[in-house]
Formats: sequence, structure tokens, C-alpha cells
Amino acid sequence: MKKALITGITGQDGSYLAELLLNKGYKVYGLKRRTALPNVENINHLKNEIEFIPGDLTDLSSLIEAINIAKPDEIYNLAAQSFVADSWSQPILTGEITALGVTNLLEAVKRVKPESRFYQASSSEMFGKVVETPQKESTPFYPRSPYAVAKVYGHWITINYRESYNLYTCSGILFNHESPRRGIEFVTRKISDGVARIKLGLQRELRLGNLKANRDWGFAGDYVKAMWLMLQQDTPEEFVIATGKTHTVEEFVEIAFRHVGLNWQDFVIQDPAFMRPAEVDLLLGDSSKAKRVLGWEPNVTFEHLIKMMVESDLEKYKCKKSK
Ligand code: NAP
Ligand code: G4F
Repeated sequence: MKKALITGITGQDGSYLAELLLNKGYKVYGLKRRTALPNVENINHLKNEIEFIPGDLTDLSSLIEAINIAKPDEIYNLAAQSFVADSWSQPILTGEITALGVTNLLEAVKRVKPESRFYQASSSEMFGKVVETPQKESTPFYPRSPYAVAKVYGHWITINYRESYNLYTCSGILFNHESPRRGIEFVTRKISDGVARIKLGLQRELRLGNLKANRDWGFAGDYVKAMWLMLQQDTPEEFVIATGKTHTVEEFVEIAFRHVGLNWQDFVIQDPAFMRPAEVDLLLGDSSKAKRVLGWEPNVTFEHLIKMMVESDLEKYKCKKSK
């Protein structure tokens, strides 16, 4: 039986990846940091199938111990301070987790189980103020936030440990991917949650920042398949994972409100509090390498994704109301 260790198990991607690996017959270990209150909503349905190991990306000793316990064939490093907006208010913490945390984990791999295969969750945010469109594996990086700068570090240290120590390490440069399990602070889930609450009379307005930003949005369930495929190749390489279509935040808002029969302009207020000091205006990925080498393609369309998220939030609030 193959064994996998997932960091970031409580997050959106950690939960979908755990489901995928369990379905493939893996023994799944999840690195979980201590929290004052339980935060296992995304993985509650899997809690008896995953073996949790306490640990934190900023604590090398806990990572060494985790790899000693799991002795994993595959390691998926999904843990990060992943919210771009907060990386300006917590730039040092973001660097410690999202950048140096990768080195901590690679060091633990090198010392304890160098034959493990390692996946790093790199990000399209690294392209930032884009120098070409669409963005592909060879596109130069121009990060625009402390988060993106930290991800560039994580990306290059992953390559460096491969070249320095001959480890099997690779990175997926994933464009935005969403789902009903997306954290509530990210714009898509903030919108789907807000639309559901407004429709059910629980909220009157939705305050958002820049509606003109363009993102290449896919479904998280499709994207975790690409992570697994990357670790099944003979040679580790970098891959862009994207839908190849870009949409504005405003389009997302418009479709989400239309889905419940409402006009977004009656409810959305632009609030400077949600504007960023430096914005990423346009992301559009070219994942033709992933299609050619991995045979990977996304299945869920933009419209289907929005419908899935709005329906899920409506259901959640309807259940709460009826209790
Ligand atoms: P997410 O929902 O924010 O999950 C992040 C996970 O990291 C959570 O499980 C969190 O645990 C954990 N974590 C944070 N700090 C940690 C620490 N110091 N030690 C150990 N664990 C820690 O993120 P996601 O959307 O699933 O994304 C997964 C990864 O892909 C992240 O690295 C993200 O930066 C990257 N990425 C995401 C996207 C996207 O569109 N979703 C695109 C490109 C790249 P707690 O629950 O305890 O906070
Ligand atoms: O949903 P967002 O916060 O995601 P962002 O910044 O694109 O980052 C996400 O995707 C990255 C991949 O490209 C990941 F690496 C990263 O970890 C994260 O998962 O914001 C999307 C866009 C931005 O342009 C933002 O300015 O939406 C705009 N926006 C407008 N109003 C808003 C809001 N974003 C948030 N979070 N909240 C708003 O009210």
C-alpha cells in the first residue's frame, strides 16, 4: 500500500486530495497544527480514514518526526499562509510559513526519507504583474505581494533541492481553484456565501474590492488530480495547471446573483477596505504541457463552478434556518 503525507490537510485542497488518494487505496497521513478550536469542517467526513500527525511547517523537529512516523512514498506540501490580502499585514509570518516552511520540509525529507516524492504547491500569483499572456512554465515571475514573493522562494528552493541533492521534487503552478470548501475570505466563496445569505434574507449588501481583476478560475477537485499525476511521472518537472479562460470578479458576481434571480447591482458595494496595495490584474494560464505530458484537462466549467458554490451555500443556510 502506498503512503502519502499531506500538509495543509484541513484546507480546501488537502481535503480533495485526501479523498482522491484514499480512493486510490493510499494510506493517508495529514500534518495538522494545533488550533484552539477544531477546524476540521473540510475533512470531518474522512477523520476515521486519515492518520493525523501534529506538526507545523515552522517547526523542523515536528516535520522530521512526521516523516519518521509516516515514512511516505509521496509528500504533498499544501500548507501555507495562503491568503494574499493578509500577507501585507503579516509579511514575516507569511515568509516563515510559505517560504522557509518549504525548506524545513525539504530538509526533513533529505534527512529522513530522501527517496520520497515531493510536491510543492506553487501559485500563479508568482506571475503577478504578468510579462506575457497566457502564462506558461517558462514565463518569468513578477510577484506582487509578500505571499507571492514567498511562493517564488518555495518554488525555487524545491528546484534547488532537486538539483543539489537529487531529490524527486516538483511544483505545480496552479491557477485559482475554488469549491464549496474554499475559505470564506477568498472572493469566490465570499460571493457565493453572500448571495445565499442575501437570497435568504440574512444579509442586505455585499462589500467587495476590485471587481475588474481577471482570474483563471477552475474547480479544486479537478486540480488535485494534476498534483497526483505529477508525482507519477518518471522525471519531476514543473507544470502550469489552469483552465485557459479568464473572467473578471464582476462576471463571477453577475452570474452568482443571476443564479438566484437577483441583479447584483442592487446589492454589491465597492469598498476601498478590500482593495490591495498592489493588484494582480490578469491571470490566464496555458496548461498545454500538462495536457500533453500528464493527459490532464479540467472538467468543471466556470458557470458550473459558480452554480455548485451558490447551491452549496444556499443549502447550508437553509439547513441552519430549519434547526
Ligand atoms: P487553504 O485552504 O488556505 O489551506 C492552507 C492549509 O495550510 C490549512 O490546512 C492550514 O491549516 C495549513 N497551514 C497554514 N499554516 C500552517 C503551518 N504553519 N503549519 C502547518 N500547516 C499550516 O489553501 P488551499 O486553497 O487548500 O491551497 C493549498 C495550497 O496551494 C496552498 O499552499 C496555497 O498557497 C496553494 N495554492 C492555492 C491556490 C488556490 O487557488 N486555492 C492556487 C495556487 C496555489 P489551518 O487549518 O490550521 O489554518
Ligand atoms: O480570491 P482572492 O483573495 O484570491 P487571489 O488573491 O487570486 O489568491 C488565490 O489564488 C492564488 C492563485 O493565483 C493562490 F496562490 C492564493 O493562495 C489564493 O488561493 O482574490 C481574487 C481577486 C483579487 O484580484 C482581489 O483583489 O479578487 C479581488 N477581490 C475583489 N474583492 C477580492 C475582493 N478578494 C477578496 N479576497 N475579497 C474581496 O472582497
